[in-house]
Amino acid sequence: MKERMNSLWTLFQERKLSRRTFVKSCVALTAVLGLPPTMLDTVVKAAETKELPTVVWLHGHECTGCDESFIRSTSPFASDVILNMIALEYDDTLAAASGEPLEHHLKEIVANKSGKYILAVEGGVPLDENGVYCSVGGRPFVEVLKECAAGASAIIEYGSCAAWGGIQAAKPNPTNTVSVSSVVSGVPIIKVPGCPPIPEVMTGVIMHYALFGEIPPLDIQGRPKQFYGNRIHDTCYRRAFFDSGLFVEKFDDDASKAGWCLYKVGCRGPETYNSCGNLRWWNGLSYPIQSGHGCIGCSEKDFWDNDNFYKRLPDIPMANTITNADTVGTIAGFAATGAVVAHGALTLAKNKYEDLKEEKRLKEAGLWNETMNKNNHHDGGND
Ligand code: FSX
Ligand code: SF4
Ligand code: F3S
Repeated sequence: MKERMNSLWTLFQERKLSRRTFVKSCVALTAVLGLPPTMLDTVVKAAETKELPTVVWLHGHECTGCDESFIRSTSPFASDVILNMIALEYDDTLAAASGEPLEHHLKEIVANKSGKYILAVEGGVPLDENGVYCSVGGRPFVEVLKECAAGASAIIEYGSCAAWGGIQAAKPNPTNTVSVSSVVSGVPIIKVPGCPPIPEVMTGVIMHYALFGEIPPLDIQGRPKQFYGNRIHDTCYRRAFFDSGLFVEKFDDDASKAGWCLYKVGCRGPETYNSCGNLRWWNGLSYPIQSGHGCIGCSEKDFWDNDNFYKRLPDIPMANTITNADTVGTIAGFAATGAVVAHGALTLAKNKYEDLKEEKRLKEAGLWNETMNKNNHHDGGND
């Protein structure tokens, strides 16, 4: 594989690509990184001056779906990331080389580039029987992982297996599989969960590090905020149906065909943090909910131990506080049969929701006082 490269701009120049093409690429990168357009200058500057990073990519206990996802990234194309924007020195599933020469190369990189490479890891880490349940190059994966982690400048846990343990850690977890961060520490660790993660999130995280030389801002669980700051429920295009109490009761009913909310058939969108609602999959084509199936929470810890993916989550509050999914469902049922009173009830629910949102906004801005409570809340049912 290649020697370490210079900056992204140097690469463009070497390939005789125009400045215009370079800036256009930076615009695309700014969007992928979840940065506002005002940050374009910063991205251009970083792309001109930052050394592109060396990456070592390991696979543990997993299905390789994360690699499959990564190579389908369209913005930027994974091929661009691999060939142009990083020096991918080791990846046992994507490398052309294999066997002893490849393992020897890994040893050299770890020895010669200590402190200067990013370690990307897919898969959980089985610990029982000295880790023998997952071996790479004839050695337990846990050993390889610890060696590579010792010289890494940062570690990216790609996928729910690396981040949380994954399917193989499902009860009773016969191999005692754990997350990567359960066995290594001492360097910044970024969790990029999802089974698998969204391709553009995978490339976005690595490009953030490539351009800025630091890990992106993380939430309390160690996930990049720009991609895991919202629940699926917050950006779901079916949310208006949830708020109006219009639910699918079972798959293939008329509500399902009409595309109503999947909450009652088990959707985990209200407690799952990921970017599927914004970015979607296959170059923005679709995501599970758009395909008619509820979110199973694949980016959340222990999602694999949910006893039943089709059982409704308990007690998710409706947007308004005067009702719950059952009673709103009843109101919606009346609405469907044309009962006039339902319109008033739904309007009241909507008004209450708007009021509470406004109250929250004013409180956050420090502009709220209790006299507003009386004035702000609607007390009637009709508009
Ligand atoms: Fe796990 Fe990734 Fe799920 Fe599979 O590498 S996150 S089982 S899609 O492949 O680790
Ligand atoms: Fe969308 Fe699921 Fe929330 Fe319904 S419960 S709005 S389908 S995320
Ligand atoms: Fe996973 Fe839910 Fe997205 S199941 S792919 S987090 S919609």
